[in-house]
Amino acid sequence: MIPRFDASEFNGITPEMRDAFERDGVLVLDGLVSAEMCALLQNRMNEMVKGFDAREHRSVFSSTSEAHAQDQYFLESGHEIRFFMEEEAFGADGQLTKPLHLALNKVGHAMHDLDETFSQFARQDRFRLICRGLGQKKPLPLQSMYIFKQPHIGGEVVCHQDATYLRTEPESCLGLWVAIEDATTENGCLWGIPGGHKTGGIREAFRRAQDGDGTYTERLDDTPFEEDKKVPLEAPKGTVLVFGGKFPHMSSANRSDKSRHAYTLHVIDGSAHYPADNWLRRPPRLPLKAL
Ligand SMILES: O=C(O)CCC(=O)C(=O)O
Repeated sequence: MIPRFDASEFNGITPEMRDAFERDGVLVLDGLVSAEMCALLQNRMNEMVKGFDAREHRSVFSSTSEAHAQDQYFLESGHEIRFFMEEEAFGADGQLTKPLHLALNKVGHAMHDLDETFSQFARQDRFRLICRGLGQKKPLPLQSMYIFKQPHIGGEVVCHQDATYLRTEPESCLGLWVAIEDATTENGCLWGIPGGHKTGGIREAFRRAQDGDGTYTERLDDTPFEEDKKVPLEAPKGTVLVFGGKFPHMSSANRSDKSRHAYTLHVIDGSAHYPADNWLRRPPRLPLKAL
């Protein structure tokens, strides 16, 4: 059983929280974010979606096909706010079968630096306390995503480790995954493998090609993920799940009629080396800013 901590009065990582994180690879902090804040983020995202012209960009995000990874729109998204569609949102004629707000898979990856509401949320003291309390010397938010997990068509996210996509030497990535709506086994909550961060190494490295124009995935370790040991990480609205970069996690497709909105912030340690072949490259005009 993964322990849950009441974090409504959170003011720092306790020894019990740290022990749980080190043992399981994930920390469950209930009530860390207020319902009002979840509503504020959801409203702000609604406004951003209304301002997006879906006729201009048709980038699909899928963790199973990864066609997006060769696409300029995706490659530049580390320093922009970009909109990615659900694979199943299109009909045979290539047209959207749903209104845009029910067709998006996610928005990413620099809202925490480019949008006032998301920036204020991401740069809160509690997140800094979490990152420092779990060992980061200089927490540096690298990417953030608003994930919709739409009713009926919300796509599966296959088992992965965040350190595949956000690589530092030594490994230092922390994922802060915030439930903006209740996440249950019915609407595609996250699942994770407790202790899976200690079994095998980082399985794959997702790298930017040398010419900068594409990406490729390199296999590093063939140890299979022990998916038979996965457990659901159900998260009521306001819960924050904190993952280490090696923690194997996934989510299944959402076939229910309820959405499952989440906001996720990935933070690296600025004292670690950030290799130049990471997919996410910031131009000098938008350097990463400490938390
Ligand atoms: O929200 C999901 O379904 C997947 C999110 C995820 O894997 C991540 O934030 O690393």
